[in-house]
Amino acid sequence: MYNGELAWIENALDCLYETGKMGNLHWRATYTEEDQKALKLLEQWMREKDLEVVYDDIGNLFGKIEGEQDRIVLTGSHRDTVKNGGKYDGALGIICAIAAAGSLYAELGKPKRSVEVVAFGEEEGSRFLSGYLGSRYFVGQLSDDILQEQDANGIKLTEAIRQAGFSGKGMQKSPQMQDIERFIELHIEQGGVLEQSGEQVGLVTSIVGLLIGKITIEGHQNHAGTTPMHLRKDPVTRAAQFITEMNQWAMAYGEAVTCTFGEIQVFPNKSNVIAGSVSLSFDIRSTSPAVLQEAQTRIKNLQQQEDGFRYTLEFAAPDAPAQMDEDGLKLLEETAKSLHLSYRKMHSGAGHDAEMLAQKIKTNMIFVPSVGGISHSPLEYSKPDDIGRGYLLLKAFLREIAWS
Ligand code: HGY
Ligand code: MN
Ligand code: MN
Repeated sequence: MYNGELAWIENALDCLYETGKMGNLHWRATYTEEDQKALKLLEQWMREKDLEVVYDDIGNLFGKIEGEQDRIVLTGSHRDTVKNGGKYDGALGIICAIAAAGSLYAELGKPKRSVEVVAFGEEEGSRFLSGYLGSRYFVGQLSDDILQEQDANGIKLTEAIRQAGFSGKGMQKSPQMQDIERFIELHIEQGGVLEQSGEQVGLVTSIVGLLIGKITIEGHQNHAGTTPMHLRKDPVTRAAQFITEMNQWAMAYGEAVTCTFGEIQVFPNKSNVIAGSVSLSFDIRSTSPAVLQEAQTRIKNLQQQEDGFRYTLEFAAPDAPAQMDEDGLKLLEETAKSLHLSYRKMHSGAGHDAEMLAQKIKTNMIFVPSVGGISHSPLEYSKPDDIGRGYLLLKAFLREIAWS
């Protein structure tokens, strides 16, 4: 049985990855053609395993198995990817959840508690500024401001939702929070801790908080050759200075903070023109709300400076650090021991849908090792044996909380 399930998982990972191929680039953003192809595949797999397919009003996909009680055990992850991303981030958690729920249903019949496998949309925020949109909506935190956010082509989130055939805000078809027993998400670690330490699975204790957004710096566009250095208002050099300052600030905190400026756009982006403006993304993470607050203050202080530049700031919806459920962690530990799996309790430096859900529901995560600690890259890879061990733990955990 097990080997068949693992082969199914490996094949499903390949098929799902195909849906995100755009020429020689890979990107499955939400409410796109690539997303529609993925949803069709996920629906097909859910139906093949006798899960009832339901969408909520913003296009989160659910595969349901009715239980004897109306309590619900939720499992799954996000279906979208970063631009030029890998095969496992998000996809692995959905595919393993479909495989585990489907095989337990086939083996044991109707569960005590209902089981729902979820494929959340737009966790990465690769198309809209604020990420975790599907899980944010699920916990009732998709604000009107976020719905007005626009993608790079000026399409508002509300429009994108409707263009994809969903109604947008309104009566949620997804289950009400109080009906949910707990959420469990299997995910790749996306770092190198498990690979270096040699433990087979990670049991997540906490998830980092994030401060994400965009800064636009406007200077004076001018001629690269005739404008003396001391007369310039060059936003590129100002941006470089700020990036260096923030990196030094983050380095002083050591492991407790990460600070990334991953997206930089220069306008008009020509070699013989002193730029008119620079827009740069910021992605600052810490488990300490105080540190995130300090970073926010540093960014906001930019607008207090009388330095001849004009600063525009955009902050994505805040994502507070999240604690995983203690009882669920204990059960994962006992289950890992019963399966003779070596495990490590660990913090997640990556954000996850679990971070949103943990605000309202008892939530836990299982990590499987990432080879070379690489993720958000086409080089992302997890070994089938490692996936198999994570899958067995997820399946045993689901059996314990939903079928017994
Ligand atoms: O950025 C993150 O940590 C997550 O993959 N969205
Ligand atoms: Mn990711
Ligand atoms: Mn992810």
